[in-house]
Amino acid sequence: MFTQQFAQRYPGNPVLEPNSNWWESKAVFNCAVAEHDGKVHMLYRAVGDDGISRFGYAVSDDGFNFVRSHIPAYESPAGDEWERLGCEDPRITRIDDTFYIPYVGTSVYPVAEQRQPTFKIGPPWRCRVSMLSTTDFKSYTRHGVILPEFDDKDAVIFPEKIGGKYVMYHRLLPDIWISYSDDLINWYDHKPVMTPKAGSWDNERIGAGAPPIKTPEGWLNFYHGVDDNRVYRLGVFLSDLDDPSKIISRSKMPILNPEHAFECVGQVCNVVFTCGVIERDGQYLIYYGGADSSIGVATLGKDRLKDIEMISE
Ligand code: BMA
Repeated sequence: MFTQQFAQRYPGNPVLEPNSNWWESKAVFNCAVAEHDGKVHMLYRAVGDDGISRFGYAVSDDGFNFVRSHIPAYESPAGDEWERLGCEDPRITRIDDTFYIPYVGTSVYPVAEQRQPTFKIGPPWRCRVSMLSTTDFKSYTRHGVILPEFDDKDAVIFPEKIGGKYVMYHRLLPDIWISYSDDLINWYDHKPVMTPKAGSWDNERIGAGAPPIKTPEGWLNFYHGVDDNRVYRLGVFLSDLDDPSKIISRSKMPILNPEHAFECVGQVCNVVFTCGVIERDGQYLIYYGGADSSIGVATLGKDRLKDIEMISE
């Protein structure tokens, strides 16, 4: 079931693994990528001895062999009420000369502000979409929480204004939502646009993965879908170029399933999860976390997109 795959794994996977640095000793995964000055810049989620999630930085000429920094690129201020547990799952979108980086700030609710009356087990987790920006991947500006209203994840910003507005997809369980903005900081007109599909590989929850890529057929979105067994797979969907709240179609089958050891066994088993894709030499390079523990790359020829069986929404 759900076995069709189109993406080809890089034979040298994983391209990044935990190492002896205390802040990235447990896991490195779910990375954002951007091309700048001929290099591939990567911001990845790193978890260390203290269990806190931070962002590490790595850079590559060829997109496969990365040199990493020995210190975190960004860590949440200690005790920050929105990011007490750190920062997760960045995505990078270049607009003009600035790279905007929405990410998930994780925390726990103050006791007086419990998330839901139905929440019975464990701590009351809180997650919000926050944002950083940079022009050089050396220093970062912190913009704070940009979607204060919701427990929210998986935010991707479109690389250009559409109809005079900035546009973002994000995820309120279990759906993908859209929001609009005039300044990238204040977002409005939130509404759901795509929902899990019953009986499918993405029937339990879905979330945007890489920031949307413009193609003649529509905005190409690499996204993750989860099934009842909590298997995370990758697929693609297309949305309307002029009105991305209209989803055109989604892949009937996944384009990547967790199969290799580093994707099946780790902090969370059976997970492939992307936060970034770049286009190089006629193919998409899909960067993904495997089992919430290390990072792999898979490629998909642009000429193969037409062979993916899509189902209309
Ligand atoms: C999601 C996020 C990701 C993670 C995935 C699988 O909710 O937390 O960071 O990769 O679950 O555990």
